[in-house]
Amino acid sequence: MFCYQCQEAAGCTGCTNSGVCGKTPDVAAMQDLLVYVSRGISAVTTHLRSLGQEISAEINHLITVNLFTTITNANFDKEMIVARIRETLDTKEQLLKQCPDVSALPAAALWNGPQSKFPVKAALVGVLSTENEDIRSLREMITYGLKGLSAYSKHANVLMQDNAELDAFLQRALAATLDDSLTVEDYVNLTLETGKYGVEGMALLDAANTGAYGHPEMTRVNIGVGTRPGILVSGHDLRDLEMLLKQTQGTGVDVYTHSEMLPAHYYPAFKKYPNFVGNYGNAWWKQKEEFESFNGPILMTTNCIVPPRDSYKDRLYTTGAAGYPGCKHIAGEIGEEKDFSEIIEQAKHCAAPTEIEQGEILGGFAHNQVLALADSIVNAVKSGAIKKFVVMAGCDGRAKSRNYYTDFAKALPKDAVILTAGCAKYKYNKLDLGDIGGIPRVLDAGQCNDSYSLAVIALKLKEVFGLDDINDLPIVYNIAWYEQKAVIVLLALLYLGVKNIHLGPTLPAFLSPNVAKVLVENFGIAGIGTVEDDLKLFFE
Ligand code: FS2
Ligand code: SF4
Repeated sequence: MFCYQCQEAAGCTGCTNSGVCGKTPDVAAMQDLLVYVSRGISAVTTHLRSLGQEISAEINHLITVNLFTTITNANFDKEMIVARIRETLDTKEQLLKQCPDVSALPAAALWNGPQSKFPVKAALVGVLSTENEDIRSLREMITYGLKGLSAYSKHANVLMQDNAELDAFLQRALAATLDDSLTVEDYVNLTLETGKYGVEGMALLDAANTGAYGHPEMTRVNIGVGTRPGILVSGHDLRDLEMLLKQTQGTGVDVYTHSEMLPAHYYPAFKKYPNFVGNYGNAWWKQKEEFESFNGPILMTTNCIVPPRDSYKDRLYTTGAAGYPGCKHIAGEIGEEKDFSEIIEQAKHCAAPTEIEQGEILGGFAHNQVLALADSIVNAVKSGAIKKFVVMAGCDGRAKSRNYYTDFAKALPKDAVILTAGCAKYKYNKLDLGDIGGIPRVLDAGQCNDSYSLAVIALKLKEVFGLDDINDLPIVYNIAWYEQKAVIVLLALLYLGVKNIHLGPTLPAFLSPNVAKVLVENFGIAGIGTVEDDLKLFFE
């Protein structure tokens, strides 16, 4: 196997024996093949669109869920991945029948075979099948951005929001990663175009979430526990949470959020459920201890799954694109009501969660809430009470080097405000960093996709201050990344013209030296140093 799609790639180069994430070589192979057949079907849909044919929403969803399935820590279940390969090949055969001439299509568009041939084929089509390391780097960066975009699209799709233009781009770009006639320059341009659609994808999801559940508002979230048994919901899918909240009414079972589901508490629509108790635990990587002490069932709606201990494996459920062998998967397609009764029934026989923390955390500072506070924020900037905003959005992870972000947050000048989104926040959202004239020094917009809110806020501030360039704002970017949703957030920021983003704790292994040079020279992308050096860099 060879995989270098996340920040934990072994040795900062790539996982070859098995994944640091727990992905085994046979699962890695099937994920490679799923990406390959998704590229193939995308070449066919792109060809059919060029002939004026429409592609159905079902086929668009098939492709986005395929990519989502291959995101780091989303799905470890080989059988589920194999079934998706089969379904994709069968769907593609039907589409090929509609093509008058297939001679110009790439090999991936025409390949098919029985399951017995999958391992052999997978070994030929992985990351290393592109020999030129710069082309490989760009193809993979685009693919990873598209994986992140697929996740965001899927979350919008389950709220019955689609953007056919976005799907057409996603498939065109995916097909372009098969095209040997494209140059480095072509792929650099396609990378930026991916960022453009990243902005659109996040805007689509923002509109879907706020349309369904209202605008996030300033909210204090309980991090303690109640006395009744509970179900812990992790991942990013708000629609799953909504269905579970409805189905648990009157059952005596409480519902808690975990990790990236925390921001659900900020939405008005979820506040009406009396059994929606609070948030339990921290970022994804601490789940082994926290799922153990939660005592009740856990529902993973997306990544990030850590291979579970046997002690709670029978309490771990997956749904949507998530999967883990031996854990029960709750079925349900887009638009269908899922049946969570088995989870609720199990919860009734479990002990209440063991308390691991007490208190509250504050969040809900997505664009609508921040713009409602715009006057006081603008005044604080004008008076000098706020000197700088530091965007520290992104991901958390288990690497010790990520303690940098806690230390950095603690050491920030007292007139600096952190803007955050994603699970990166757990590195500092329980520190008491205080406020500036009533404005909290950590403004949490929400999930990683709510980085869109941070861009909306920046663009609004640019307008208020009458600036021509977003980079003239008193905002610096010190972003932590882990998996592929952070890649689409990064490409979106680059597309919006944001320069000098610092990315850590290490730069992506998938950047070849030449591609890294392009990012450094054109966008000022840099890694992180010591807290002391970086504070000097940002604040002097
Ligand atoms: Fe954190 Fe994992 Fe949000 Fe990522 S819970 S690293 O999926 O997308 O962020
Ligand atoms: Fe390694 Fe990350 Fe790939 Fe897992 S997703 S195999 S940790 S590079």
